[in-house]
Amino acid sequence: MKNVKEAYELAKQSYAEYGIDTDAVIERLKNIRISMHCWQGDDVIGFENTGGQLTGGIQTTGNYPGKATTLDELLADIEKALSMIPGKHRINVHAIYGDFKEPVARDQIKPEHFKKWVDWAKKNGVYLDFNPTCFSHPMSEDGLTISHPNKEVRDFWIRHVKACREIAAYIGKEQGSPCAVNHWFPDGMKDITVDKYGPRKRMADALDEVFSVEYPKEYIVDAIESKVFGIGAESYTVGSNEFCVAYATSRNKLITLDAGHYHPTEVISDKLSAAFCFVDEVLLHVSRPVRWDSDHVIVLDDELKNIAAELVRNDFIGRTHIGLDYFDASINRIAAWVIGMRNMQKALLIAMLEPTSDLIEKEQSFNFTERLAVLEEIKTLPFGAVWNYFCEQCNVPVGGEWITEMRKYEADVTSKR
Ligand code: RNT
Ligand code: ZN
Repeated sequence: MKNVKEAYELAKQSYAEYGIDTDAVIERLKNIRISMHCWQGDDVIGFENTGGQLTGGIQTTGNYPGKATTLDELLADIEKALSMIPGKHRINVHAIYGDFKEPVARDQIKPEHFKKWVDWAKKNGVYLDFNPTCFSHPMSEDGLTISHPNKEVRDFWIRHVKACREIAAYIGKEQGSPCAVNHWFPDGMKDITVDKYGPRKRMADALDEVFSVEYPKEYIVDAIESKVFGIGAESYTVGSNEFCVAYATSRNKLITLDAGHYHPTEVISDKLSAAFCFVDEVLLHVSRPVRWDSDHVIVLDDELKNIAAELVRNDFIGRTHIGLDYFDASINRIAAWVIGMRNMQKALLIAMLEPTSDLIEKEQSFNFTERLAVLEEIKTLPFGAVWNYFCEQCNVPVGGEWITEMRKYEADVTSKR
């Protein structure tokens, strides 16, 4: 793209009028790692090679050709995506994405199954995060996992989650950055549920059992993700918001906020400042619910900008594990990653270009007229020029240039699968 620097110099002056140093903002943005979810690359299928279908109340729709079917393909696709995203990042791995030479039971997975990921991550300068996979499995068919009334089923999943934490501790130790483990359980019921206390009590006990194994916090941090409902579990969710928030705060764990896991008028941007009064760190699953937990690719909409604004205004960035969680199988999957990651970064950039202290001053003197006036004026400042310059500085495609690259990779690689 032409005139990137010239446009940037003009933009720099516009922001300077509001007291914003765009050079400093760019340096800050370069250092924010976002955890990119590996499961967008193959529609949450993984490499157990059991022909498994996605279950657990989550769904992918679409049949866009070229999805990754082996770990090598997935790693190549992730590398391609990362080459079009500015900055250095993290990759969020699910337990079903191991380097399995032969079928391995979920409760038998080991660090060695993730050595290839660790070696790859080191080579590419990225860090890894991890997730137990408590869905898409015969033992989860009743819709209950670690809260199941049958002890054998419960114990199977407890062993799986323990195995996952051992793997995460190995990853964290190897990479020198804590591996964030997100705990999400699909447990719930389709219809009117009579005993709502029993499963919750069993889930709390199972989690206590899981966390009785302690690891240094330099290796792993654990987060608990709640949900309001899932497909096939419309009436009752064991890991509800109250359950997970109470569990996490009482056990010194992180809270995971997924943008698609609340009632439709609730937004996670408004939950951050509440959560941070009581927990040290938060994990985000930035997603886009369209009418339900549909996991659409995130776009640069008001809620994404509000999430970023809350993180930046309150200086929560250092205490937040920003992760993405969506899975669209109807479009090019590499594009889905790139669009979402770049949007998350754009939202952070917009937030960092805000004259926050000036706005707070107006707010605290009850000057609501000027607070609103400035908030509206800054919306049309040339943030795009700063974004383009940032991309250029990071040696990644500027503007829509990445689309051509993505299409070339599609023609050369993914369309031939
Ligand atoms: C499901 C949760 C969960 C999953 C991933 C794949 O509703 O959001 O985080 O999307 O674990
Ligand atoms: Zn999620």
